[in-house]
Amino acid sequence: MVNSVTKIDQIETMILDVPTIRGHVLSMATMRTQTAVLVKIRFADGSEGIGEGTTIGGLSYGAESPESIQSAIATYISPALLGRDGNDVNGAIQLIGRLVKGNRIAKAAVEIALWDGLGKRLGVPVSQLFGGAVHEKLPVAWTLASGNSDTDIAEAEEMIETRRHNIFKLKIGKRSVREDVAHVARIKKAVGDAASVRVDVNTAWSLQDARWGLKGLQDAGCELVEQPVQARYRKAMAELARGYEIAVMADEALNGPEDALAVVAGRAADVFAVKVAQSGGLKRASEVIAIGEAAGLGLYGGTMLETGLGTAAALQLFATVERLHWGTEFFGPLLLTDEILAEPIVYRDFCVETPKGNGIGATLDPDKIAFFRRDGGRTVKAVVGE
Ligand code: MUC
Ligand code: MG
Repeated sequence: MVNSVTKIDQIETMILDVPTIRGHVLSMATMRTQTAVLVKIRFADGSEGIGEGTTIGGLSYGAESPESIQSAIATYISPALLGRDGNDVNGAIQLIGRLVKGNRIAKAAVEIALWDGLGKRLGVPVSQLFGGAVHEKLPVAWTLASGNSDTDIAEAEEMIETRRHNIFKLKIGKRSVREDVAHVARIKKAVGDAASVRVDVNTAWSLQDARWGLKGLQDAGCELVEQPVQARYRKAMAELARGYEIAVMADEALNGPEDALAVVAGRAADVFAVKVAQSGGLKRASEVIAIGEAAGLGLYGGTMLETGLGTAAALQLFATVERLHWGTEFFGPLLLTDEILAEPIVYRDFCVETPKGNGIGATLDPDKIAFFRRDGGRTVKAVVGE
């Protein structure tokens, strides 16, 4: 029965293009702009919910692009949800699960907006809808990806000095394995015991590359390697996880709970990078977390470099998780030249703090939204590999 008071009246989507503070060099693309898809849901009682669905590097990271996320929401998800009871979040997740295959980031964006609206109407943070926060702050990594070792070292030293980050993820996989290992070793030597150094290969290596790579990285004091080979190569991931002490983390291999189960069954990782967007929403991400916990794996809060909005949503869920052995990388807003929230997320003492306030705890800054909206008339350069 539709509750006329909380009926879903309107679902609006918009694309924002926000420049990054420096080029972010990944194995598959160089980002100079981050593109976020925002969702705003209006309910019949006048309440609102906001959500975000964001990917990395256009279509170079995964199967969804910002434009496909927006079109999946506008063309297929919204019409199915309009007129439904906004409080029935599980009903909405299940209906969209039946009507729309894949498109996890689009589903996540809408689901976040539904949880946000529900939390605001109930006067509680979304973490409470997931049983309550057990952490007020979480350790937060920074990604060194300027493309230059000296710049990365200077950046790392400044982050340690200002107590902003002491966990660094290095993006590698674009150069040769030998060059990458030398780059990582230089950075680890420079930061020493003051920081944890990890790498993300974003699937760039063959199994043979990865054997050499893991051996070298391990000797250099690197603690973890994220998604060294393609997502579907679970046997290769299992060999690498078994063969080296360095932890192997699954990222691109984890698209929701079904993948989580397959990775566990194939012993294809030591750690899960759990991403809300890639999992298909907060609920599915909580299921991925539960599978990782049940299998005794390490957990890490992963990001798609969302703005403060998506970051706030992720913090609501991860604040409820008992143990995040490897911390989080919820630094997305810090990579952008501008803050789009009225109240920025707080980063201090090597941690990110869970925002206070009801719903996901984020309010948009209307002037920034108006400025960065793609349909606001500014010209945008498409993301291409460099
Ligand atoms: C990824 O693959 O993990 C997360 C942090 C970052 O710098 O890029 C991402 C994507
Ligand atoms: Mg990754």
